[in-house]
Amino acid sequence: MRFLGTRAEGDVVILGVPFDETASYKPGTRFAPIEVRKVSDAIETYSPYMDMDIEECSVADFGDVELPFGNRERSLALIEERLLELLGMGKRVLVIGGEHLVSYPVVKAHTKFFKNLLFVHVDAHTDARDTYLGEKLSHATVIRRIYELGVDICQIGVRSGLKEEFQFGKEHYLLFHPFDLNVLDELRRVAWGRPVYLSLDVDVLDPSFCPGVGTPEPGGVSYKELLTFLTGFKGLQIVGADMVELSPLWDPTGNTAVLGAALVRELVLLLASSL
Ligand SMILES: [Mn+2]
Repeated sequence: MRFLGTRAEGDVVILGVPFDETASYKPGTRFAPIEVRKVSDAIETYSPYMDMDIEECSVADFGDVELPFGNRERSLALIEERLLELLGMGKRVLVIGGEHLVSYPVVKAHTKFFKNLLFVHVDAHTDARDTYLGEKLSHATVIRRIYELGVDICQIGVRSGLKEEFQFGKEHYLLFHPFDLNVLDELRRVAWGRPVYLSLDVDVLDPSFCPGVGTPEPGGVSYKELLTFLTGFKGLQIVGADMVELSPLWDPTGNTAVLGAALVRELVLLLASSL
């Protein structure tokens, strides 16, 4: 399955956002969209997990957002503008990051189109600091900024962060479930009947499955556990999604990029199943 250039038009759009300006540990997530596309030929269009085939869905790859590197505010504004344009055309968008901060302008655009949006955050990291090294806009603060947009948050799988961030999650999120993904029943109950945005930071996976990430964190879930979780979303109203923090060049085997392409397939199919 080759993402780029397969179709000019589609109701579900793949959009690369190669932004990694605030990466605090290992930079390189800007290479995820291009590397994932390169290996996408290795992935079948049919997902036996979802029992759906991309060939039978209305999916198109719209390439990358062009960004002025070095200008954080302008980059975030351009990402939001592009999303507003696509959502205005009635598209459902799967964003390939980029670092996690890209979720902020993307979700902000979604809040203009979907009332009562539920933000499901799957990650090894809490990412809920108020500031990081004095900065309000960082991959380490993105969930706090999204919380401030007034959306309800479900944070799942986290295993690293400040004590205050764990406390913040317990007190302020609709659902806070650290360490694993065994929360499907409860998640489906709170998400039922409302628009859901899914933000998937691939470092929720154990580094042994997914070593190509900017901030690896031991003790993560397996790929199979993640698949079980994602297929459990079927039937919910998924209106948008992103896959962030994949940093393929840190994995010389190339397997992380292939994993990214496989996840893109499942996420695209989730969006298509919600149309
Ligand atoms: Mn993370």
